[in-house]
Amino acid sequence: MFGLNALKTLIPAIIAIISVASTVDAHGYSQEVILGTVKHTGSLPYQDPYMSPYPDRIIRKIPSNGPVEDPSLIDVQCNGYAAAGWKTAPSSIVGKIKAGDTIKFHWTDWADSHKGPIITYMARAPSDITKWEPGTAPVWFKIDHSGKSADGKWAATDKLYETNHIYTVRIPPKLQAGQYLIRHEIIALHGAFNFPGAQFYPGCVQVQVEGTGTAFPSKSSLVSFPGAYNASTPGILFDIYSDQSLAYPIPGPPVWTGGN
Ligand SMILES: *[C@@H]1O[C@H](CO)[C@@H](O)[C@H](O)[C@H]1NC(C)=O
Ligand SMILES: [Cu+2]
Repeated sequence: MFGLNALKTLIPAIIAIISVASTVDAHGYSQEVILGTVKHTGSLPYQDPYMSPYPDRIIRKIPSNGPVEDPSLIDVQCNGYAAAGWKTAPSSIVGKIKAGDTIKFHWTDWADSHKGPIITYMARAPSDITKWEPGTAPVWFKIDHSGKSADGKWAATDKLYETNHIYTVRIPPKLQAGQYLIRHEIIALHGAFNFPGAQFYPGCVQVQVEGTGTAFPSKSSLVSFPGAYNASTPGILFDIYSDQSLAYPIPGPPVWTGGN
């Protein structure tokens, strides 16, 4: 049988297998988005495809509650399942929000095994957002992120439970007006002790930001999806089981503060 050391090295894998097996139905997505005080239904992968016509949402459509597991695929941008030929697409409606107002993402139930960060990016559409797909162009900047607090609480589980699955982000108050995609994601780390192993749960909201601000990040600081995350990005390969006191480096660029 196994020696004790061999068994020890297997523990993370065993825990991950158990977590995956017990939470098959407990992945998730943003089921609702609240712009200021206005509620918008999210992309509902288990209802929308059965409606005729397919409903317009301000969130681009997603294939399921499952994760994107390869950050080099276009799927990591706004969700999708390219391996099965399923692509997301621009939607025909756009939400309105004032710079400085909050956007709230209301997640479905989220498994405690799926610990990880919650991260939000924006990208300014150069033309009509209802037709725009960024591809691999570097257009994204980070407006918010939350990982593991000093007392060991994870954003995607402990913190999200405290707010009834609602995560709140503020649109930078001085951000210049225009049409933007807001890319909001949870990264689940239960399998992230290997690469690939981290699971990405992204979604993209189409908004018109209103305001009189003029701030915008420098061109050289913008990142791409796919592109921003790979095996050597801190926080993508990370063992959440080995040392609970270890600080967690949130992946991606620093939060852009110039619009505050
Ligand atoms: C991996 O991502 C990092 C940013 O996290 C980037 O600096 C690096 O160039 C990327 N490596 C490859 C091989 O793309
Ligand atoms: Cu899951």
